[in-house]
Amino acid sequence: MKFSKFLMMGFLPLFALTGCNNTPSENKDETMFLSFEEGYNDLNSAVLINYFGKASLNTVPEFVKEGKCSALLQPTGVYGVNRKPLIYFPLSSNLYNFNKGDITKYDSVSFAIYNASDRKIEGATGFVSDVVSVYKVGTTKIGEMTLLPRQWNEFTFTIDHAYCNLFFNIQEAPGLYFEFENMNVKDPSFAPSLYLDAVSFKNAATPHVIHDDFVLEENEICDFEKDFQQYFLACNNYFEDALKFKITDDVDGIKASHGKKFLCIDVKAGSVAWADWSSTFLTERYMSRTKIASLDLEEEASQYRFEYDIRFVGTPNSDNNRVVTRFMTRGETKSTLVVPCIDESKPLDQENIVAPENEWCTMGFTFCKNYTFAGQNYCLDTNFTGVNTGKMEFSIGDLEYDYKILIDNIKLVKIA
Ligand SMILES: [Ca+2]
Repeated sequence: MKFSKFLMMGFLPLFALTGCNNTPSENKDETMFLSFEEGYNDLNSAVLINYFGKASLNTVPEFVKEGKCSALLQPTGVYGVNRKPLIYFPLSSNLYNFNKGDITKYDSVSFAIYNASDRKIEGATGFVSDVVSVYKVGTTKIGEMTLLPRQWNEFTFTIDHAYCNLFFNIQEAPGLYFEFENMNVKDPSFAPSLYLDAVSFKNAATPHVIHDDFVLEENEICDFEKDFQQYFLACNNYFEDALKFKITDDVDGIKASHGKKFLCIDVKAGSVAWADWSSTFLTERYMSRTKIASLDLEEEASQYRFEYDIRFVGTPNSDNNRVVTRFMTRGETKSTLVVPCIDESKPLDQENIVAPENEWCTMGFTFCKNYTFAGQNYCLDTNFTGVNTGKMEFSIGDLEYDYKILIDNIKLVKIA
């Protein structure tokens, strides 16, 4: 598996096995992660994502922070694609026989990057929280960096273990990543040269003990009451700032439908192309820890309704007061269900997918294997549940004017 992964990445650098075999001196205060002195191993396990470009071994002394070697990173990105080139280094490897993934043992991560270009470059670092495929990883950012030109830039980022613990098992962190701006170039020789060296962890005096804060109420999907829930919301916008969201306790005097807090999505007028559905979503990581992920769709799904409260603010009329709920499989390889928000107490026609103005309205649907609406067949595929549970989004197609959508109390309701 690992071997095929390397083949598919296509950028496996070739190294001369000479020169860089000094083992750096370890001390008890720090755990050296990437010294590149054994450059073949450190770089050979690296994974390049989002058109990263190239990673290779450097032995030019000017660009080495410690020892005799460093890594030359040449992030390219790709023109017109809004993704940042990312390289990550697995924190454990059976093939190379190391395991440094228990980050409860560390307080912080430190490293140095020499920016050999003539311009300032922005980047970020953190832990890979989920390896979805060879092309896609989940990330948990721990710090942002500005790389000043023609100098070494040194960084130390404290690890927030409670925060990281929400996103991955902190005793088995999959990897450490570095992400840079999309340079919009195709050839690594046109990319900036960034030299990475001396990536180490400061050892903790005693391991960090974290209890799991990710606890939901019975049948809760998201009631927006818990602080951690804010970290699992995001927007997918087809034009800039189409949607923005916040968790709040008051919008123009309107209070939550349940508890104190709720989600407010600000819709900004812009593209009106019906196909350009922008969305606000609960991430894959979040959904995979809700009850939906553990439902047996063959046996249990029909025993539950999926419900949420919704309220529209500032729409000129209620004709277009609607959102679509979309469930994705892990890695967004498959959209398993598209369900208009429906009041099932009314007949299935165009009218009742519309929420009334100026009041909270409960929308929902029953999970079932096959679901027909407006002549189209929607199917909640069993692929959605279990390890394949992906993100769930509220898609919004009407972007003709500025308005707000309030959502609260997303839950399962047992009906049988
Ligand atoms: Ca609430």
